[in-house]
Amino acid sequence: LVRSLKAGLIGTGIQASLTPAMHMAEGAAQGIRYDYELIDLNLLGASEKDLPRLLADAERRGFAGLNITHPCKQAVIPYLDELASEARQLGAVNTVVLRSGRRYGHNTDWWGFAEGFRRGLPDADLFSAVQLGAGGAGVATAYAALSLGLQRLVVFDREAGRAQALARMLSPLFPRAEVAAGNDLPSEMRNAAGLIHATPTGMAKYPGLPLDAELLSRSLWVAEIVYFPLETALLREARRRGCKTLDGGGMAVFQAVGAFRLFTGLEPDAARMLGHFRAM
Ligand code: SKM
Repeated sequence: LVRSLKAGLIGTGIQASLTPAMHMAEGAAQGIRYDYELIDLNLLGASEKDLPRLLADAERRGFAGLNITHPCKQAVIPYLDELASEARQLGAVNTVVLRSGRRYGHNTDWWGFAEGFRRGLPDADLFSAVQLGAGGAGVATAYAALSLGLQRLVVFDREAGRAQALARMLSPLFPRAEVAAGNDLPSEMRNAAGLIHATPTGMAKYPGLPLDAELLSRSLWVAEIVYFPLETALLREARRRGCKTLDGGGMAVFQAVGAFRLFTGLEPDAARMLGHFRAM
């Protein structure tokens, strides 16, 4: 008996996404006929306002679930029936399970970063870290780092208000940690054990380094979220200076590992999914 399953990704700028291939390859390896399609708002001439129709279409077509990416992770929430507690706390959903006419919102982004971090930087000192970027991805990485036990997180963003908002949102969720918006990056970098990079700098469209290379001291661990390219200028520079590093592949793969589990009810083979991702 070959099970068959449909899922998809709703968002903009998703044509180069590796998520469909990761899900379908893992499905095939588990003997499922798995069809994962891109529901690209740009190509459809659609926007967040079309979410009710897109969700209903997916249900009518028997989809097991949907991944949700930019710019819909917050906008989708009003159309869901239930939210997992982490998705509620983060105020962002990247995975919607469709079952028996009900819609369940989850967030596998933060777990994806946490799982990649646990595996890739197992001995990282979690005394303190600086995070660059307080956008959608930054909310997930900060939540993940604090969930892993980070004691002090100082967040920077080009829009200072976003860093402050993130600190205000996370402080009450992690009362034993200190979460703050920073204003003196050189001084915070001198006191930090690690750096989490959660801005788009380093992608082909936004080349370069997100901070002055001189701020990368060799004792620092550096965790990157950009995965295209996998080796960003930041990681190259950090490695050259002797830092321990984590590339963005872990978060990209483990968000899919989490979503695969939710959509199929099957346990994905994370090592196989990682291997497939690295081979693409
Ligand atoms: O949260 C993920 C989403 O599930 C898939 C994705 C992608 O394939 O571009 C990006 C992230 O937002």
